[in-house]
Amino acid sequence: MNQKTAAARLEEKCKLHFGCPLNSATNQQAYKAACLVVRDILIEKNMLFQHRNVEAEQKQVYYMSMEFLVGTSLRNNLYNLKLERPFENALSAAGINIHDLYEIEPDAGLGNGGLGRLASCYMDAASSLGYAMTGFSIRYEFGIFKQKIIDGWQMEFPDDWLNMGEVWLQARTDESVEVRFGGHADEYMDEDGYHVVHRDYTTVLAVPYDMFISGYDSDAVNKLVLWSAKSPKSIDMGAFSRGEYAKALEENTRAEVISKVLYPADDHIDGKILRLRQQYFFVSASLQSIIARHVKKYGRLDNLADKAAIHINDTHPALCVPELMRILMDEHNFGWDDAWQITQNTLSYTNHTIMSEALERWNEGMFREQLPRIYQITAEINRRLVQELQTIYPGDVAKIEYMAVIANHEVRMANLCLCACHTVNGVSKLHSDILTNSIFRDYYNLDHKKFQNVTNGIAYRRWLCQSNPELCELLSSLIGNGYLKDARKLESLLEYQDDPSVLASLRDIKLKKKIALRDYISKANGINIDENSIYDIQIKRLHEYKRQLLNALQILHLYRQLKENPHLEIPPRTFLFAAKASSGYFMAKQIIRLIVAISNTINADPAVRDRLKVVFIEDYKVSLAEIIIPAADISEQISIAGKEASGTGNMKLMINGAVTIGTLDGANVEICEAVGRDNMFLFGMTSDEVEALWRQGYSPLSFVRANPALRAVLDMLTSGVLGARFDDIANSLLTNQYGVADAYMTIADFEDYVRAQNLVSETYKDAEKFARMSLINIAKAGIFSADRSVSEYANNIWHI
Ligand code: 26W
Repeated sequence: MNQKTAAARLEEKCKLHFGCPLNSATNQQAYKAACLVVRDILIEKNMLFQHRNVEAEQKQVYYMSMEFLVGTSLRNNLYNLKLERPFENALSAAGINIHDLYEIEPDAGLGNGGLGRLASCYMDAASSLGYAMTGFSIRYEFGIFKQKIIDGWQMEFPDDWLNMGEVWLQARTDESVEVRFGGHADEYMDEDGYHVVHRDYTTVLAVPYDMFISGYDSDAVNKLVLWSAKSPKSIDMGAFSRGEYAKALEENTRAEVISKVLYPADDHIDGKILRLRQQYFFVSASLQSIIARHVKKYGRLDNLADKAAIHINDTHPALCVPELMRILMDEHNFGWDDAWQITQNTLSYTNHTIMSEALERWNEGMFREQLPRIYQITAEINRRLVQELQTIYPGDVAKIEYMAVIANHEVRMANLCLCACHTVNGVSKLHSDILTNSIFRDYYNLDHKKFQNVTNGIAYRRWLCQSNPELCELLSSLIGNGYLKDARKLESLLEYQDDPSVLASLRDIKLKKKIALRDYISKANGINIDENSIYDIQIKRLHEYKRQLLNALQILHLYRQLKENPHLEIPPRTFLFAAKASSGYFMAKQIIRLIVAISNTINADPAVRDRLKVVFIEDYKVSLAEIIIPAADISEQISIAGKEASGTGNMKLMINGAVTIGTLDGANVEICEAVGRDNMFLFGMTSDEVEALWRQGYSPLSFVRANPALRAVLDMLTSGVLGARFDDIANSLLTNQYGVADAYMTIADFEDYVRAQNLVSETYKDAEKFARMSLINIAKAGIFSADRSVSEYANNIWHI
């Protein structure tokens, strides 16, 4: 397609959909027309790709995830299809600026954070590499909430993304499937053997919507299938006639609420019925469609595992286990043992968190009531598991209970995945080690071959090439274009680490991106920041273990130092935060309030003007990350060691030339291996040291007593000097009121963090040295490509 054909297609869409020529279309109309033209191309490519795969009896991967944080699609698809220029020119000829259209597109924010974005990065990589992968999730009517900070407090507003985002979806109403909830599962025997009938259930219709996922310079276009819930009954006319309007719509509402909104929590399970219903809804619909497709093609199911790999992204889709068993046994007459074999050989599971409060567990009674047949199967899985464990560990009641799927009136989804999946993996070397040494140790001892590591990776063509074209232009001029398909080729950049003109160009580009972010912040926050200051950036979900609080305390310390010693020679610094807190997470919201208060106090203080600024940027999301990341000098990755499974923001920042200040946690360990200790700012306890300090008995107060500067900072939390008091935060650090004081050891790591921050300031004074560190980070980021991760999954787990 060239500019001329692009123009003709745009013109045609505009006429057919809006009854006007392109040059008199509104930007909204032009945006929709552009999306529809691109979607047509993707549909066509997808049909060809699917056809080829079917002919070749290609094994398919099905990636099951409650979350896909897609972000925006127009620019991504044009980039992948190499159609940016033709579209830009065709639109421009009609008086339309393509960048204005990009701004109209809302993020498809169908996820909370790392796990959801990872799923999207993997879809992108699979398409780029030509793997046949279908994603399955829910078409949430409202994605992750929009965040506004009002009087320092996070407020949540609905994210009505479909209004402008629905153009990407293609409804396949004809292929709707039924999902059954509630009722009773009755078992009986007759001459043919054992049977089950599910009676008195309520049906919800699952309507599939396809979103097409392109790959870079690739023939492959895959699909993300998003299920929408619909009531099979329209309206209760009887109730309506009696004037009972709410009642007339009751069943409708109950069904359709399932796909209404994404759960905005990634910190704890709250065991809500609706979330369980969401999970079963999308798992059952997806498996029914996978199985129907397989049977249609092969006419049998005993070969399912040879032709399909079904991947469970964290435990949220763990109901795949009993649901696949149900379909095989109840609908296709397999016996238990054969069904179990097929199930095990087909399913694999990735764990993304070791936070025990985020490991999903369901109340047994509720589970049974909502999903009676699924409960029966799960209970039978548990019965057989416990029986087997009793022969292996006779009398070891504690171990068997720990490993059981159902215990203490709870159904535990991680154990369900551990016993049923052929492969289980963590998402960084350290995380995978922690899984096998601690929380999943017993399962590891039972069958260590099951466990693997696949270190996370990112869709770097989005995070580097699309969001930082200026940097890519420089890279291409130096090392050619090979890195666009093979990220490891970035390593050739190392040749230029001592080339002053290259280092100067890198600094120029960084400055340009810093100016762009400065302008965004000035518009969005009304705060003016200095592009010549160090941009020190912490962007991620707000969680105590990620320790935004440690950063905040360190800023207060720096502020005090600058006030006490106005001649202190440090480069000016701008600390930037962006983070959403789970709506019910009180302490996380308090930490946001603290950061905002620090920002207000410091930015208004003439004593530190031009030397120190703090900004909390509202409404963190994929498209905002794309603006922030290229502008970062320093990447804050400061979680307590052992708790961040991997982190992926660390990789996005690194590949854009930011230098990491961080602990040896998650993938930071591998970043450190790649760049060397000299090219990042390491600090803090290792995960072993954290463990040791816990065992020994951790007392934050003893650290505070030994550090008067820290004492002074903590006093600022409660004295009111920040314009408000933060007693809850101070208490969480210092008193034992909830069982532990300072559960994330912020106090213990404070001193070493301050040391590392001082080193950042010192190092930055040598502009060339800092630019060299930045270059080395870019050059060594190639292993963190999602292409590498997805190839590992494909070779070692999915066997495609
Ligand atoms: C309460 C339900 C719940 C529990 C956990 C919702 C979501 C979660 C996720 C597992 C949280 C998450 O996003 N984990 C992140 O996954 C990334 C991709 O592997 C990792 O890079 C992050 O370290 C990890 O926190």
